[in-house]
Order: sequence, then structure tokens, then C-alpha cells
Amino acid sequence: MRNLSLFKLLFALALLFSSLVAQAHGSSKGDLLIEHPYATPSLAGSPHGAAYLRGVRNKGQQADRLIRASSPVAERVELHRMEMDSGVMRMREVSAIELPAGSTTSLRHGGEYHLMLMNLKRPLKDGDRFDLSLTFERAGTQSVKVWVQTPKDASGDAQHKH
Ligand SMILES: [Cu+2]
Repeated sequence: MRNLSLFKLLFALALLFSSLVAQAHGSSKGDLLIEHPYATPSLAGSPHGAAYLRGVRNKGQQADRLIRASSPVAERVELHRMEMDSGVMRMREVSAIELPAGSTTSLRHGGEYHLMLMNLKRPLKDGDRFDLSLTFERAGTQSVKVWVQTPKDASGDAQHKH
């Protein structure tokens, strides 16, 4: 009996560990750690999509900025910021996203910033992977793999109507 529950515990831990490993990925470039690029499945009838990063950690002593992004799945990729405008949430294109030294900047869904995939060449479906190229002012350009997945809390998507 005791052995069986120990086995169950080990099995549960193994499952937990493998799911933790499977659910996150990232890459680094210079002082930057780009954590878990992901995108939500595109909505039927919408030509655009959105991509996110769990965060960009700047481990360096100097600030950096995300200045450009591109992807083969979209005609172009815009850097967007959510703003409150007379009580209504709107998104605006910004020329750069600041990455202060020694801190992590979040680009999660429902947050302040996201990457807008303008005029998708194909719909984004759960489980898809696609390439995204990110250009930073200091660190240079890094290609990352974006995972298409439905977040547990997908409330950010409601704000994604252009
Ligand atoms: Cu947007």
C-alpha cells in the first residue's frame, strides 16, 4: 500500500515536471532573456492575430528597447500598446517598447503591450508553431519560436478587435 502511494506520488511529480518543461520555452540574446513567446489562436473572421512574450528579462546594466518585429505568418508585425481613451481600451502602435536594465518587461495577453500580427497569411491554430524575429536596439536581432495556445485566461482577446 505504501509503495503504491509512493509510486503515485513519483508519477505525479514526473507528470508535473514534464508539463512544466513542456509548457515554457525561451531564448537569450546578449543580456536579454526572451521568455515563452506565444500566440492565441486567431479569431474566425479576423485578418489579424496577436503574439505575446511571457517577458523579456534584461539582465544587463543598460536599458534596451524592442524596436521591430516580423514574422513569415503575417504581412507585418506592429508593436502595440493598450491605452485607456475616454473610458475605452484602445490599442496604438508604438515605435519601441522600453526594456529597463535589471528588470523583466511583460508582453502577456491582457497586459500593456503585445505584438500585432497584421494580415495573417494563414489562421493560427492551437498547437501551431511559427517564427518571429525580434530586433532590439542594443542586443540585435533574435529569431524565436512562437507557440500557438489558448491561455487559461484568454480575456485579453476580447480587446483584440480592430
Ligand atoms: Cu493590437
